[in-house]
Amino acid sequence: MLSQKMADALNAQVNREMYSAYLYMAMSSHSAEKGLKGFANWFMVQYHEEMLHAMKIFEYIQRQGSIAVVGQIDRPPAEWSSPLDMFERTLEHEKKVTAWINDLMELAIAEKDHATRIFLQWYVTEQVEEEENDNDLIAQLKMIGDDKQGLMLLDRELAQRMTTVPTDFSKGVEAAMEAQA
Ligand code: OFO
Repeated sequence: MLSQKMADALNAQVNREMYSAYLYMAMSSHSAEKGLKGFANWFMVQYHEEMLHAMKIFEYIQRQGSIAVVGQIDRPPAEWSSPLDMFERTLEHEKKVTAWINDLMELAIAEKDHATRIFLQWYVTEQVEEEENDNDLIAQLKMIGDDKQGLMLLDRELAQRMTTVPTDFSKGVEAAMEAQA
């Protein structure tokens, strides 16, 4: 059983994760338009990860007997000045997400909601990985600088990234994750 305050805060996070998915979809489209198919792939894989993040909370709210709200998703930007700009904006966004997850955790602790605290632990760990990935790519892009060949090599590398999270939630998110483990 969630308090109304906790349910509202979790629903707000579902919306933010959906916005993240939307943002990475936009970055994927922008990369494809620039001929960077590997970057486009990387961001589509990221889109799938964000959908999992959103749906996992959506399902948790329902399992706790509360109403999972389907709200309006803001329109993300559509243009970035360079691949480095895209990843710097991505890191900036992920830092905001980390702060939101920390706020949710603080609320769960304040409300002595141990089930939600344990549920959120997964997101705390996930955010470390999200920021680490972005930091690594920013460092590589800074090293590449204006070297077009270096950019093409990185694009080829990013084309290898595969979706490792479940994408079919018809039987439930937790069931899909267990089946894949
Ligand atoms: Fe859901 O971690 Fe990115 O936003």
